[in-house]
Order: sequence, then structure tokens, then C-alpha cells
Amino acid sequence: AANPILRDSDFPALKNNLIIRAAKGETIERTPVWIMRQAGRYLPEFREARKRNDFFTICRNPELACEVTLQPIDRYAGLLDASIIFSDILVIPQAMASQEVQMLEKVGPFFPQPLITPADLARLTLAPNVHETLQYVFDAITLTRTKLDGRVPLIGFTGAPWTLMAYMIEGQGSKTYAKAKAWLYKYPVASKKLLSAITDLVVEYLVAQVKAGAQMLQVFDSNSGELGPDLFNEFLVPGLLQIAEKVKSKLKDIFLDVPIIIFARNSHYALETLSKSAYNVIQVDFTLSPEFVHSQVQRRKVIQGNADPSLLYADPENIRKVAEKMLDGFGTSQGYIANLGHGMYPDHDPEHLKAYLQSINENSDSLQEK
Ligand code: 1CP
Repeated sequence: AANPILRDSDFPALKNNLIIRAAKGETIERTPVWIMRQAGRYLPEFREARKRNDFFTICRNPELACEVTLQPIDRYAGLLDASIIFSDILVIPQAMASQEVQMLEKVGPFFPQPLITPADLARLTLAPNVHETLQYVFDAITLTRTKLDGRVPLIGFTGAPWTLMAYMIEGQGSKTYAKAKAWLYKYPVASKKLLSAITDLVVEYLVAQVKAGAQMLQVFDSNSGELGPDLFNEFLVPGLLQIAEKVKSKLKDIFLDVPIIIFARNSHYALETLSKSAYNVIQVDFTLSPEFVHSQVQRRKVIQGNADPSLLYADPENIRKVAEKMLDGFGTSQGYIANLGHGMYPDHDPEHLKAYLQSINENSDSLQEK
């Protein structure tokens, strides 16, 4: 049976809706900020929770997922403007393969039986029932939005089709993604079949997250930068555009509407196309200057990003200077959400992240006057 549709009236009233208004392009009183991987191993309280439970146990247990989602919100109270549900992009391949993805120390996610040739697609369930396979994510979202008590909105997320396909073929992260890219050149028909199955599943997965309480969504195409413009346009663009269009249209049918963020990492060639899509916000990585981003996006979309995560190794004084420059480039009272250009690293100092968040908060006052 389908889940009930939960609406604003089923949850505590939202006290800080800055990021939602910013994502819709409204003029706001200061720049909102959240951080990719804001829950994670750089936090001692997360490492403590991980000593007791393995990674996917936390993902599958709504109480534990809720607990770690709230850790950065509690620690940086008043400094973060959004939470993101604790999970991983690899839950989708898990749902399609009904095969364990392991989380290995120093390696990250690992598939013991990766796809090798198109014949291996027969091993997959191309259209699993999202409620049978991923109900734990929806339960975690409902519980977390309740426990947030309206402090900040809750973001739901997914991996994008190509990024997920790449993990399913490589079996783990890769420097070149040569095996997965070889599929695009050698088996274009099978590749499109797999990408299209993942696209349909991702659409259902995102819609179900919103029905469960997610107030914003982000699509992570972390590996799109490996492709170059031709492969990107042929294999990725159709699915990426469809995800935003179909999710919006399915939500509209049930009188729901949430902003959607797209992150095509390291893909300068993606910006113009994405700026004409149904996404609301484009997350940009740290290789892109504000000038270049503006030249491609032309303020058709809200921008999110993009300081180099390695900036957080600098001393707080330096962090402040770089944050100021970033805000000068991107930041106005309209069209911008601050973040990093990629996620937190495990050896980051939580106090340095605090300095980054504070400088964004302090600086947006003076930006108001520009
Ligand atoms: O606060 C948050 O953002 C937590 C939720 C979250 C998200 C949004 C996690 C928890 N993972 C993700 C997304 C994710 N996972 C992406 C997209 C964003 C990005 O580009 O970083 C990707 C590529 C993954 C895959 C993944 N999961 C990797 C990368 C491996 C590689 O070599 O490519 C790793 C190391 C993980 C594990 C993971 N996921 C999340 C955490 C906290 C961790 C650390 C693992 C642990 O605690 O043992």
C-alpha cells in the first residue's frame, strides 16, 4: 500500500524558512547556509554513534538516522539553515540489487558483485517497489522532521542515474571511472536501459520522500565531471531533466511543491543546460568562479556553493577572508545559498566549520547594503 501523504499541518510549524524562500528566488534578509556531509565523521558525536553501529545500520534505523541528522543542527544551533537526512546515495543500487553494499574503512562503499557486462542486468530488479525496499528512509524523514520541531527545513536526496550506474559497475569509487565509461562507449543501448530504469526509480524515491515530509530535495551527480560535454549531453541530460520535471509534476498533482537542487560536480559544461531546466537551485563545485557561473546561468537559477572544503584546514582568519570573497562574488540578498563546493572531510575541525558558518552569517548583513 502507498504511504499517506504528510503535509505541513502534520508537522511542527517551520520557524526558519529562509532557505526555502531563497531557493524560490525570493529576496531574503540574509544568506542561508548548510553544508554537504554536515553529519559525518568529522564530528566526535558521529564517530561515537558509529562505534556502536555500522554505517548502513544507522541508515536503516529511523531513530539512529534521526539522531545523527540532528547532531550538526544541535551543535551549530542558529548557524545552519537546513538539515539533510542521514542516508547514502548507494541505497538505490541496494534496492535494485537486493545485495549488500558494504562500507569499508578507508575505501568507502563497496559492491562485492559489480555489473561486468549487460548480461548482468538480468541480476537486477530494475523496478523495485520503493516502499518495500526503502521504507526506512521515509520513516527516518517523518521522524526527523517531527524532531526538528520546525528549527530548519529537512532536505531529502538521491544519487543521479549516472553516478549510481558508475558505482554499480566499478564496485567502488574510482579515479577514472574507466569501466563505467567503457559501458557508455561499448554498450550504449544497455547503458541507456540502466540509466532510464534508475531515473524512474529516482523519481518515485524523491516523490515518496516529499510525501514523508522532505521540504527540499538534492540530486547528487558526483561523477558527472568524468564525462565531457558529448557523453554528458547524450547520456545524462535526458534523465536529469526528466527527474526535475516528473517529480514536480507528480507533486503538483497532490498539491505539494518543493525546491529541487541539482549538483553536477566538476561539470562546467552542464551549467547552461541546467540553468534552463526545472531545477530551482544549481549547486556548484569549487573549480568554478562566480564570474563563470554567472556567465552560464545568467541568474536564471539560484546558485548554491562553493568554497573548497580544504579551506577549512586554514586558520579562522583566512577562512573568513575567503568566505567574504565568495559572498562578494555570489552573494546578494537574492539568488544564493552558501555551502561548500563538496562535502566535509573526516579530518576537518568542527571549530573551523563554525568559523565558516559564522563568517557567512556576519557578512550577509553588509551584503544587504550592496
Ligand atoms: O550530512 C550529510 O550530508 C550526510 C548524508 C550523506 C550524503 C548526502 C552521506 C553520508 N552520503 C551522502 C551522499 C553521497 N554518498 C555522495 C554524494 C555527495 C558527494 O559527492 O560526496 C556520494 C558520492 C556518496 C558515496 C559515498 N558514501 C562515499 C564516496 C566514495 C567514493 O570513493 O566515491 C563515501 C566515503 C560514503 C560513505 C558515507 N556516506 C555518508 C557518510 C557520513 C559516510 C562516511 C562513512 C562512515 O561513516 O563510515
